[in-house]
Amino acid sequence: MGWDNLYASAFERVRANIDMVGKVLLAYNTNIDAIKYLQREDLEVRIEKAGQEEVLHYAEELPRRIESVPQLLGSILWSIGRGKAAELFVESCSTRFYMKRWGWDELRMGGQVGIMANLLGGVYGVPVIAHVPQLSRLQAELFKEGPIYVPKGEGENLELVHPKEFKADEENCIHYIYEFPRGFRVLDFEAPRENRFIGSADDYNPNVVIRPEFEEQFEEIAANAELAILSGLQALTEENYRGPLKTVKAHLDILEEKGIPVHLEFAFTPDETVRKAFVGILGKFWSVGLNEVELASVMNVMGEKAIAEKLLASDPVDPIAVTEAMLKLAKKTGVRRIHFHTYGYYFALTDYRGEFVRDALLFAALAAAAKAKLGDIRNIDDVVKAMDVPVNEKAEGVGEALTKVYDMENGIAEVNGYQLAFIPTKIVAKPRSTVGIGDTISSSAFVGEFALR
Ligand code: 8BR
Ligand code: 8BR
Ligand code: GLC
Repeated sequence: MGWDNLYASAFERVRANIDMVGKVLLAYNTNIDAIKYLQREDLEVRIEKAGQEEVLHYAEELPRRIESVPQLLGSILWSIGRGKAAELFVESCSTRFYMKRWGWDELRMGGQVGIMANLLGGVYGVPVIAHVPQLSRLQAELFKEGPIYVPKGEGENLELVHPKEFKADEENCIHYIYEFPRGFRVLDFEAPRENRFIGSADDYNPNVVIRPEFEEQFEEIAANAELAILSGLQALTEENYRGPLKTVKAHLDILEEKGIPVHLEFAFTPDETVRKAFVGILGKFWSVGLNEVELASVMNVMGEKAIAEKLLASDPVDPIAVTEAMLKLAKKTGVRRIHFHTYGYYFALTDYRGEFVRDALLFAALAAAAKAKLGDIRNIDDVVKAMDVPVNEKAEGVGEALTKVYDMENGIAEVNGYQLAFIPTKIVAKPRSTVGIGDTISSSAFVGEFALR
């Protein structure tokens, strides 16, 4: 069977079964994304005013956090020049004010939890319970209608309400997203691919501030959950990670006791101490989702420098190197499922077997293409609108290598006691925006797998 047929049949089966999935608990990061599509002249004038020399200094090397306007503009150039994503905490109030006055073109739901809540609850109709560190009126308005809940009250009065019914006047946590298309030019910089730089003007999510309800009544909140997805731990540092990590471990223990499979969405974690700590608790998760840069960064803290280098050496990423890296990670930590995604293909390495693992990846790739094409997926039928996006031809060589080395057939192989599932993805040539595609992929694949069981 060709990939197009596999895509079509996977979509139909997930759509028919998605209402079988029970409540999904989502924690911890939800915020407001203020998206600005960069304009060349505007940016050049701003760089000139802020002092080009200083700005260019930060375009060479990212600061650890943003404390001034030249740092902000330099970091944006850093991203443009490399076509790479980066996200930094914005500490200074005057820079936050500068960003606010610079403005935005669009306000969207942000944070892994917010994006997944709207997709799973608002689009797929799968009930979700979300952790929202601060529920301002604006934040509440960005939630779609549907079975999306936040806990409210305490003790016997603990109830689950839609975020719009929460009616608290908490702070706005705003992340300014500076997006640029492939080929975007400014000064001597030219973007090799579309991407974004994120400045987080937010004191809650970057520090993983956990709501008191989730500290004190987690057991009750998680009582009826069937699955869980954790995310938002990426901005922690050596200085502040201990407290949040302790709470996360306590939550994992409770989820484990209840037999709830938990997925970790592993976003890029610049701090090596924190990254090491995550590898240390990975065995408590059923599943982890990451891209090539994140997998390489994990290999680095595991002391596997050679394989880390291989992962970043070619495009598309060498699938044999990825498989070796996933095997090392699975063996070291005991995590049962590793979902790898890169521009062009996905893998799932699992310690269990079945075509449903691959089919969930296909469903996720269709959702990702729909998200790239439309910007927002309004209903599950929007997903099928991506069927006409062609399957990435670069992945052909990847498929051939897998057939040769692992005897892969129809995207499935047996490798060192694990099942390896592979799919070539559909790539939208001119995506509307790049934020949130990774979250769409990981949550669709994880939940899709349980729909198909
Ligand atoms: P290098 O291989 O150039 O070190 O890039 C590593 C990856 O980390 C890149 O994909 C870059 O986008 C990402 N990255 C870096 Br560096 N700092 C980051 C940050 N503070 N937030 C998010 N991603 C970051
Ligand atoms: P990360 O931000 O976690 O890397 O996730 C982004 C993922 O989105 C990539 O791995 C890639 O699979 C997918 N993606 C990107 Br980026 N651009 C896409 C596009 N134009 N069409 C479909 N998928 C895309
Ligand atoms: C990070 C950012 C958030 C963005 C999300 C998209 O969580 O902080 O602003 O919406 O990534 O994946």
